[in-house]
Amino acid sequence: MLAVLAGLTPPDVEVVLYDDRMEAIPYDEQTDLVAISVESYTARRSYEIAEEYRQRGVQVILGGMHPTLIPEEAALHADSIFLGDAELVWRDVVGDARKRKLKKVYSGPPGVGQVGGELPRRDLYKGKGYLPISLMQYSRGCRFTCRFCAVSQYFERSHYIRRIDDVLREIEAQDRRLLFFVDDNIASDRKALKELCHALIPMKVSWISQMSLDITHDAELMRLIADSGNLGNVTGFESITLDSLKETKKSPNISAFSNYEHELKVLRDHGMQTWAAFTLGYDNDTCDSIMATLEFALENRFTFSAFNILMPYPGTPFYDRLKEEGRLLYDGQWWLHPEYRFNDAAFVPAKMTPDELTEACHVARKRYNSIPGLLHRFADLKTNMRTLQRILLYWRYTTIFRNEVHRKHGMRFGLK
Ligand code: B12
Ligand code: SF4
Repeated sequence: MLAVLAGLTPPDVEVVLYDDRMEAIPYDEQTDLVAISVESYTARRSYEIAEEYRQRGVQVILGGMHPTLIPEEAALHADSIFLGDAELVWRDVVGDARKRKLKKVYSGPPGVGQVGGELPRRDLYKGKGYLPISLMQYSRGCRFTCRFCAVSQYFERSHYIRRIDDVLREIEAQDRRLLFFVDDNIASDRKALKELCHALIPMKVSWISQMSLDITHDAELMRLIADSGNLGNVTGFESITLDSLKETKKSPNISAFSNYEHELKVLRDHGMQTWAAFTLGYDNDTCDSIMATLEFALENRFTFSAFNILMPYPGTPFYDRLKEEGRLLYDGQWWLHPEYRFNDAAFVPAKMTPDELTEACHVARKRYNSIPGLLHRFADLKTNMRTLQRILLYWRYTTIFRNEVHRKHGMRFGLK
């Protein structure tokens, strides 16, 4: 994201990027404006960083998903906040910052992705130790309305598509052949996805993205996706129980639900390395149902799986419901609470305690990523062992995710 912002910045402005996860921030280095992208998970730490700069008299602007969904909170920690997407308004911000006259609030329409065709400044990522994969974006938002999803709120249930020529130009301008389209749901508009796949075929790239499961019901498009170099996708299964899918309004999984039999067969037949994302803690969930989810994931040898606890993200219908029912923990602000730790349940589940939910998900992650789990999942000739490229992808990323299970669990959100 920050490379996009840098690409939009007038060329006479010097831009440097510091990634708090990878390096120490040199707070005393001279600078005129600090721009921080804030998600709920990073809000607490972002506010600490903002405070450091503001104490030194540096102007700070906060933007991104979290400030857009709860601007009143973010406004307490910055000189200015930015709501929505930056493309159409960022130059005004830079102009005002030059005069030290930032407005309190800027707002840009969500979804207007890189309209001017400016390329992201990928050079800023060099030497930061990031994985060798190029992040791209073709579309933003999603037409579905899953109750826990912040994206659905941010983009107001709409899906926006970037001009295909700009996307192709961006692919050509970078040197990697492995691309990650960070689209929220690249399958939200099938016609647009078809256009992209046709354009990608002659480029001979390999790509992954995020796609909703309903795509498996479009045989022609599935073939095209595979032919265009797709290796696999992050896909929200969320739950193996129809009641829970209904509870969260996961419509792409609900229509024609038959325990995912059709969907799984289609994914495997196309050799896709699926990253199955589960959200756990629905009203019907118990420790047993979470273990059944783990078994389902192992049985289907998903390349990766995420056993995420359902998180009440501010601004979502899921958050509002829990608030109304008095089930939110951590004063309803887990992202700010000094006691909250990464991967802890932040609400009271219906059929277990919060600690049981936290623990069951942690156990699922550990077992899935244990050595026997890794070897079992690997042994699939149709997906993970299909080609040398897929074998390498499996082992490279699976070891990273395995380490993360232990490294991230219980992590705190700020230093103070
Ligand atoms: C790619 C991605 C990832 C990648 C990150 C890769 C990378 N190194 O960047 C990976 C897979 C690693 C990842 C991980 C996680 N992610 Co993630 N991710 C995304 C995704 C799909 C796209 C983000 C993106 O790059 N968009 C493209 C850029 C160009 O757009 P943008 O960030 O929206 O920025 C635009 C505007 O918001 C604005 N803007 C943004 N920041 C700022 C700042 C300023 C100053 C200004 C002026 C403007 C501005 O301008 C930009 C250009 O228009 C988003 C969904 C989304 N739409 O945001 C989820 C999303 C951000 N992730 C989310 C989550 C929960 C996670 C995880 C916590 C999941 C987990 N349980 O482990 C982890 C950990 C995140 C962490 N911070 O540690 C949630 C966050 C919800 C929330 N309320 O904060 C999101 C929104 C997904 C969702 N459906 O809810 N993620
Ligand atoms: S399908 Fe995915 S991106 Fe779309 S609303 Fe549901 S969770 Fe969000």
